[in-house]
Amino acid sequence: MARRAVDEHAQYARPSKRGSRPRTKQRPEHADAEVGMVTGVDRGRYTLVVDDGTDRERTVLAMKARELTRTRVVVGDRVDVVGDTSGDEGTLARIVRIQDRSSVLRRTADDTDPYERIVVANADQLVVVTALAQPEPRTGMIDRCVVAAYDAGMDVLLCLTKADLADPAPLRDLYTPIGVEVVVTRQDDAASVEAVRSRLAGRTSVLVGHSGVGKSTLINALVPDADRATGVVNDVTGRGRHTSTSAVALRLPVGHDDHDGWVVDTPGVRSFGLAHVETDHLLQAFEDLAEVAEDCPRGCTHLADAPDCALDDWLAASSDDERPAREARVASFRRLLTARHAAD
Ligand SMILES: Nc1nc2c(ncn2[C@@H]2O[C@H](COP(=O)(O)OP(=O)(O)OP(=O)(O)O)[C@@H](O)[C@H]2O)c(=O)[nH]1
Ligand SMILES: [Mg+2]
Ligand SMILES: [Zn+2]
Repeated sequence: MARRAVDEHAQYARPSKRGSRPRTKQRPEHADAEVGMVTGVDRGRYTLVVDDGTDRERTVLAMKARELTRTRVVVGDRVDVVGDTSGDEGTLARIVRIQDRSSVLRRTADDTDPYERIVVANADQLVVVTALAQPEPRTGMIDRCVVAAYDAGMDVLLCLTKADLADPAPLRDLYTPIGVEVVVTRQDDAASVEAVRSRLAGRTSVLVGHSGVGKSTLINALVPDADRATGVVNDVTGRGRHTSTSAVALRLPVGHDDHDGWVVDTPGVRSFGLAHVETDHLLQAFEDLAEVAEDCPRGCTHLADAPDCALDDWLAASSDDERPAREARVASFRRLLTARHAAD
């Protein structure tokens, strides 16, 4: 395994190692560091929003200090920054420390790129953006995004776009039993955009999905000065053109009774690899099933063909009233378990 992947995991599993390093070990100049949030990354240059509490927040361009050369800094990271943090034209500040992350959304890329990537840090909600048509929805992709979110301890919102092109009902029915909230949008319907906004208020949400599903279109509707480029979907292949090329965090404007929040636009992905997700971790997202599975044999895969899986006993023991809901829960869990290994 690549060194970087190992390092990233170690950092997540034991955040205290880097995060709570005694202050005395820091160079004195770092004591007066300011805190910024990374909103964009472009070829070694980090765009930060710095808020010192007294002044208006400002946008600062920064690079990593040499001691962080091997450390990944991603959109959503809170960092300590020193040097010229005025944000004036031509200035470049220095990131000297990454603060502990409250969440890490990761994906294993594809066959040509086996490394584990951190998509975004400190987000609390994953918005799985799926077009109802153009490109055609793929449940495997949605399932894997749901698994990734559960694994990261994030909430999930399924956003079905392009409702002018197809009926959302079948997909909605598929995700209700898993407890995934669903919102349906169409470009020419402002009310549907407001429905999304109300679910993003006060949170940090990251939009993820195939290219061309309308992530940037939605961001532009939510954030008036976002000015994200959008691209048409190819008529023949039904695929997007990978218009967005890097993740960008944007502040959501405050509505009349809303808190603000952050939304992160990300580049379209072909797949959302989950090689890093463990069965037990996924099971924790299904509290009711986790309790049942405590009676499973050691090493149980919990899949349909697993011998003596307690989930099957639980189904068999249910009353006629209980059965449909239980079956839907177990089926959803098993579908997600299987989804970890499918490529899309
Ligand atoms: N018919 C229809 N088209 C839409 C809707 N929303 C977005 N589109 C179109 O879908 C195309 C792709 O939109 P983008 O916002 O660029 O998609 P994206 O998900 O950001 O794509 P990448 O940046 O490549 O990942 C554009 O031509 C949009 O105009 C909708 O509700 N209905
Ligand atoms: Mg885009
Ligand atoms: Zn089991």
